[in-house]
Amino acid sequence: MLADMGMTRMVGGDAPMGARMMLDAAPASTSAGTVTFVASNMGWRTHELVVMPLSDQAAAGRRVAGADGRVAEDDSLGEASSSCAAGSGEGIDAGAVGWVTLRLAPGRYELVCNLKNHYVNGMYEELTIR
Ligand SMILES: [Cu+2]
Repeated sequence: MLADMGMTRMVGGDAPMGARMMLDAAPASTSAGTVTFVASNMGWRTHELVVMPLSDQAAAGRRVAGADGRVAEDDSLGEASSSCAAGSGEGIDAGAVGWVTLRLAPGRYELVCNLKNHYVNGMYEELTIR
């Protein structure tokens, strides 16, 4: 689930630092193999879901965003960022879902929304693949 918290509806544009947002994965763990992510945007901003590996030493939420307000996506395994469609696109519109199916090995992963400032505003979640 991708969401914005608070009742204040901003007028377009990029999210400011400090805006409250969330990315919640349910369940927080699942079995290795073919995994389908269905990202439901319950918020009012556009969001996305990017799947990245998390190394043994790393903790979710510790990636450092660049000047553009985004974290590096070089190790992205795939993403759901298209409204009512699979795979990557221009983002998932408010009220819409996007999805992506990946083959994942056992390990730890970090789910991220990497639109400007969304990661630093809390849009990350750890996912364990058993
Ligand atoms: Cu977002």
